[in-house]
Amino acid sequence: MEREIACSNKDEAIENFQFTGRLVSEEPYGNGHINDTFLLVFSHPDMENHRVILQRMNDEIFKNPEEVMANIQGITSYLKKKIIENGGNPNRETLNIIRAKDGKPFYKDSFGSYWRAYFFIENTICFEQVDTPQDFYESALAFGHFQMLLSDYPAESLYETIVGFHDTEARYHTFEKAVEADICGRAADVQKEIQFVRDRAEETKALFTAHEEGRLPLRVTHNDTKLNNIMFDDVTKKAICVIDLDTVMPGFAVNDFGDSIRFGASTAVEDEQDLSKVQCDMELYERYVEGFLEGCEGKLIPSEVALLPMGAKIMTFECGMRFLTDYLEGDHYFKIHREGHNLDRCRTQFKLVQDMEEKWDTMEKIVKKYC
Ligand code: ADP
Ligand code: GN1
Ligand code: MG
Repeated sequence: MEREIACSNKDEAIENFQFTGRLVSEEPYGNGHINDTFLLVFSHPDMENHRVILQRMNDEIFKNPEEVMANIQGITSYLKKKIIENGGNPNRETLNIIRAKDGKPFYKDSFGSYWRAYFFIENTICFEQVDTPQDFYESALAFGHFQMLLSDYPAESLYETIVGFHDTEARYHTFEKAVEADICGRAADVQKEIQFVRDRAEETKALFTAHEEGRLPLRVTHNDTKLNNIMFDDVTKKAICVIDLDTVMPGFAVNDFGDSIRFGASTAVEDEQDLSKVQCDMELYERYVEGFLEGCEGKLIPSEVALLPMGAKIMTFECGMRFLTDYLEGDHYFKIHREGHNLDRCRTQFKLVQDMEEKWDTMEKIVKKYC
């Protein structure tokens, strides 16, 4: 089920980065849904074996990989300066790009595929599911802090790497087109899920309306704040580095909050097939509210804080709708590893949305407690 990567040349890419030493192993790595990630190990007579992350960028999704890398270069250099000013370790607390031999932050192979490389962040772990509430709190602090570090970043210098990435209403229209086209003949079997989306069509406008009314400012945000986009120190268990910077763009803070909740506050993994296991855990939610607001250091405005529950619900709904759209369109966007994988993912998200609707008062009360 893995998307073919035949139209690219990994060996050519490896040859063309400024790597040191002899390549001793390479293997596919991680659980990202978008890029093709590899772990490479190099040996060198004068140093210990060292590891790097090599990624083939997904240029069907990121139409302009050079702009993505220009953003990442700008952001990581800026973060490095801030981390040093704050007495941190810039080698561990931000991604560090390894340049290609021609000095560029990417390599374009002879098939036209784009590759990039980062130093592997050693002595870290990455979670697919929350282990303890404390870990989740740590991730909240880090994502909040990440946003605050970038609060003075020149937003106008950032390219919009995916147009309308979290424009939920536009995504709803795309969804309706997919239902109408029904190119795989799958719509008849997912009527319940289609209706679930349609019943909430009006809500897809909620955040943009709040923005137009001045209640929700645009900020530089990460836009893909799931738990496996953050690295934890394996000894201290502190969340030390925010990764996967492809979608750092102007956006809404409540979406960064919300995406973390939909993934990390769930009692099950994103593709769980037994929906009885899927709920939005209010203890985890509360820890995240606490950590995120603390990490944001009081910079969010009150009307924005009040929209945190809505961010959680909309991001979960949007993500479920995106999985369903991809299922209807033949699974061309998110990597799948089994038949119906995107439908399973969609169902967990909708189960979470429903659960949030039932727990709405509690979700709002928790937010008020930390204002
Ligand atoms: P995707 O966009 O496909 O999600 P990511 O950039 O998030 O790709 O990378 C996929 C996974 O690879 C991450 O979840 C993480 O486990 C691992 N990873 C990525 N970059 C690094 C790095 N610099 N050091 C250690 N692990 C990394
Ligand atoms: C993708 O890249 P990754 O796997 O961290 C997706 C997110 C979705 C997420 C769902 C660029 O994130 O928007 O919320 O899958 N990233 C992109 O798990 O579309
Ligand atoms: Mg990722």
